[in-house]
Amino acid sequence: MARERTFVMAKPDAVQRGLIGEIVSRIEERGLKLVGGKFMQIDDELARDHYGEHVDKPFFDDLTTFITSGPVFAMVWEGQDATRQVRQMMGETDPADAAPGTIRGDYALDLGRNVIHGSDHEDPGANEREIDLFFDEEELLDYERIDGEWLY
Ligand code: RTP
Ligand code: MG
Repeated sequence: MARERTFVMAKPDAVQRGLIGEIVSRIEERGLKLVGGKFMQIDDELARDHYGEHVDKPFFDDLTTFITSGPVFAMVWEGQDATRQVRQMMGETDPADAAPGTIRGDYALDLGRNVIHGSDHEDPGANEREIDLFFDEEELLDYERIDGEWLY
């Protein structure tokens, strides 16, 4: 499996509930490498771009209202098969279906407030598109970790 970068976000409910550290920690401990992070407020235009695939869905307005309702912590993580690995750690979209041990399965109850976003691994290029949307190139850092040879 190739090394790649993926976009991840602690959603406004995760920020409000003090779960940023938990989310970062889980991904870090799994073995992925943090290459970018930004505490930020999403505006309506960015929300509509980011969730553009859902523009015709009945839940679109609720989704953009929620994601702009407070600060988020946007991140880029790098590692082997990173997009799919993060999606597995997140669990199913609806927390009612998310397995215990996944981030949503452990921390969320509500479909509209499901704590974390990760790029869709079934949508080719979604990771790069989302990284470009949220980060400038110079905000992503190339560096070696001291334990790099033990990581993926
Ligand atoms: P996300 O993009 O936020 O990481 O979530 P996801 O890939 O697991 O799910 P997606 O299908 O992309 O849906 C985006 C967000 O929209 C809300 N949603 N509501 N009412 C509904 O039927 C419905 N379906 C999806 C969820 O909050 C989901 O995270
Ligand atoms: Mg999605």
